[in-house]
Amino acid sequence: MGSPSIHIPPALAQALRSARHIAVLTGAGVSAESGVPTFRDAQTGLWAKYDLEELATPQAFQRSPRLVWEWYAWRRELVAAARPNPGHYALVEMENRAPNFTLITQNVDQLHQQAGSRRVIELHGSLWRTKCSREGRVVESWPETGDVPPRCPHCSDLLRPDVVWFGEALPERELMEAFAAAQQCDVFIAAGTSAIVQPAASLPLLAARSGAVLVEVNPQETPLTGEADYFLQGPSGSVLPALVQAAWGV
Ligand code: BJW
Repeated sequence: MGSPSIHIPPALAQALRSARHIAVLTGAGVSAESGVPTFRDAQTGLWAKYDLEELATPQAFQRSPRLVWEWYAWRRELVAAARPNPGHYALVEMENRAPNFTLITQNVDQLHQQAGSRRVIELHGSLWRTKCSREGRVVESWPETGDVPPRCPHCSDLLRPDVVWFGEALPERELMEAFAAAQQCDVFIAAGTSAIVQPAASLPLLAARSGAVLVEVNPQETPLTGEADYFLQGPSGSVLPALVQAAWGV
């Protein structure tokens, strides 16, 4: 499964093997090798002229609901065509091996679930759920009236994707579970995240302060790199399988 060109220090392999609890935080980089663009890569094509802050905020939705809805519709199409990559599958393997395992993701694409991860804490929601912009209740279906965005079948207000935009609170239960895992784990792996968006970015630091071995997987350095015990520089689709191979020989 692993790539022989990636060196995993034996002490890290041992730390993973003997960990009672491993926690992993993933970001957009983990889906990059599935063809899903990351946020801080330049956007391409039709969407190149927009900043993230012009699309992923409640103010943007208030100002231009159609534009924001169409951006998410485009991303849903992109993700529908994507398949999990070896990084996603390595995390399924890790969940099977570790006595306790917590997978926390900032991704909204559900590729971890598609790969077979059984328990995924979705900090920023899901592209595949829609909710009422007034009441927040999740809506499964709505009448096809041609409205873009469509309207809530209960209150007729606009529907929106069930994701967390800048300035919005993260789901409380998910956030509490993520903080608890960061405090309790023995090894914390931050993979494919720029580690700048709060509060997710504070999880690796909390884990390190609570005594966990902190591992970062990323082709680029981030604000986290200086804090990490191990910085494994490279794409997660190669590095995560190499970690699993080094720790458990699979
Ligand atoms: C690879 C790779 C390969 C490439 N392999 N790696 C404290 C200080 C300062 C600011 C704040 C603060 N607290 C809150 C804020 C404000 C704000 C914030 O953090 N702003 C920062 C920009 C400074 N945070 C919020 O507003 C949050 N809300 C909040 O705190 O609310 C408080 C509140 C409480 C009570 C009531 C009300 C409010 C909400 C944040 C929501 C973020 N939402 C988004 C959109 C989600 C929906 C959607 O998908 O459209 O989440 S923004 C976007 O960023 C998305 C991501 O999940 C998130 C993180 O990005 P990620 O995953 O790290 O991706 P990238 O693109 O940044 O990085 C990719 C990385 O992959 C790079 O490092 C590459 O090198 C690497 N990579 N290829 C491995 N093959």
